Amino acid sequence: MSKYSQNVIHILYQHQLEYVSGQYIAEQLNISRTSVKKIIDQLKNEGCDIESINHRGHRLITLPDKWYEGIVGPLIQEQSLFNNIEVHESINSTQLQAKQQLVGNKESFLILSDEQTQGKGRFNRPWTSAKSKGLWMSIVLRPEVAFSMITKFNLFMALGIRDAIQQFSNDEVKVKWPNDIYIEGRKVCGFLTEMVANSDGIEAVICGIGINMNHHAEDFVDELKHKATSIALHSDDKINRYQFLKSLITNIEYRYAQFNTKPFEAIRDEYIEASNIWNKELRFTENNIQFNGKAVDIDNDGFLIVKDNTGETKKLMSADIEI
Ligand code: BTX
Repeated sequence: MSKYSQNVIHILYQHQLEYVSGQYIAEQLNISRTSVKKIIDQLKNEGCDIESINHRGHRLITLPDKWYEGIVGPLIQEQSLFNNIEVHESINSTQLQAKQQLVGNKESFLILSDEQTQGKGRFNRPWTSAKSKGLWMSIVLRPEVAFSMITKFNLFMALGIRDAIQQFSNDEVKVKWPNDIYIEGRKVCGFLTEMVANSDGIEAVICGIGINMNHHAEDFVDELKHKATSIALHSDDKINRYQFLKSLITNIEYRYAQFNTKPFEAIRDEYIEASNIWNKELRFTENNIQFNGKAVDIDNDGFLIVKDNTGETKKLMSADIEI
């Protein structure tokens, strides 16, 4: 791919409703019109719907289900969270990649991939990350806090992700404490927070977020057909991945600022309201031990208070919950 193709797609995206002449693009990038034509042909081959009319120029009608750094970059620059972004067509796991890249620097960054071949959930469980269907990303942030704050970070992120999905879903979006987001009883998103810490505190948090955006029901593998959903399945239209990413980053930025300045107590009521675990019999797994019970509260530190079927009250920091 030409090194200018990201610049060309960026210019077309900026002028999305208008025709942009080859001459204008060539002048902006200081390249020849022939090079511009070649790049436009290449973008069309990748699936970009670009209308080209003699003497008028080129107009971007729709983008394929693919991340372009030339669009993600400027979109992300509007906020202050990340120094860098990295975009892949296919990668084993954005989370693995992020962990490899955070050593030896102090940068905050974001890694996106159209596809993951070895996406991972918690406890090394597989995370299905089909090409072009979802948002598979990892963010690396550098909060200056003690490592015990990692659980609190996860709670704030949950609301940021939930709010972004809610902006695109016609149906109610709920948090399933501590790591999932659900719509109508099905998982639309899983996320996890890992960290690198030393005796001074956290060096980096690595938050991996997997969101099913544009899956049709038949796109899910058999194991997930009755368990998973996508945002598009609860929306009138296909989700514009760039608009969604922008909303997600805005919401994460807002919650991250809150996390850095406020205790969990400040969002506790909101979190409880957003949760889908109340008033039902649940099956919990904590440290390989299973028990049935009901969730009764979340305390000021974000611990889940559970009453098991023997009447005993437990305080959980993390657990798997089957609804
Ligand atoms: P989790 O362990 O809570 O969820 C994993 C479980 O969710 C699997 O065992 C399976 O039952 C189900 N599952 C797998 N894929 C999907 C899917 N696409 N939609 C709905 N359910 C699914 C939650 O782990 C954390 C997942 C984080 C994924 C992100 S993607 C970007 C980053 N890179 C990476 O490798 N992981 C993170």
